Amino acid sequence: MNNTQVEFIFNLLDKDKSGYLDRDEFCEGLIEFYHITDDKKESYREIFNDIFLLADGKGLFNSRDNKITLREFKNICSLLPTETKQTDVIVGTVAFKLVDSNNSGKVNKKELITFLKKTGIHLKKGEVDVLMDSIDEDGDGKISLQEFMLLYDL
Ligand SMILES: [Ca+2]
Ligand SMILES: [Ca+2]
Ligand SMILES: [Ca+2]
Repeated sequence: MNNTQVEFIFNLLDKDKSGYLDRDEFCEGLIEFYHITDDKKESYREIFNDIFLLADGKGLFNSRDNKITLREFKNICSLLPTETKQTDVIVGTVAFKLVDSNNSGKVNKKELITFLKKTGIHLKKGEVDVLMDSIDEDGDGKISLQEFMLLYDL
């Protein structure tokens, strides 16, 4: 996606033309943009909401303000996979890359804890282990993209 396309989508989502995307514009706009069917809306709403939280306030100049600026939106778009047309893979990959902060291609326990905190979930140490075990299907101690997507039921 080039800059013009990214700006086009941003303006499309920015319904009230405020220059930033609030949570509803972002989540509901993307559900519309990707033509998500009714039975899948809840799953996607959840993952878009998490992407919103992860992308908000990532940059040095953008504090966490519950708004997605064009700059933050460009950061999200730069994570889009180039080869797939499947919405679940596209959306899952963006969220996964935001969670995988050291870009290792897997989410470790530390990254999982940071992710949970950012999305407002505070678990005790033992609870994190239980969650990790339940997600980690192949038992390598890390979460792959496939394992991550099962979390959202995409
Ligand atoms: Ca707006
Ligand atoms: Ca990682
Ligand atoms: Ca694993």
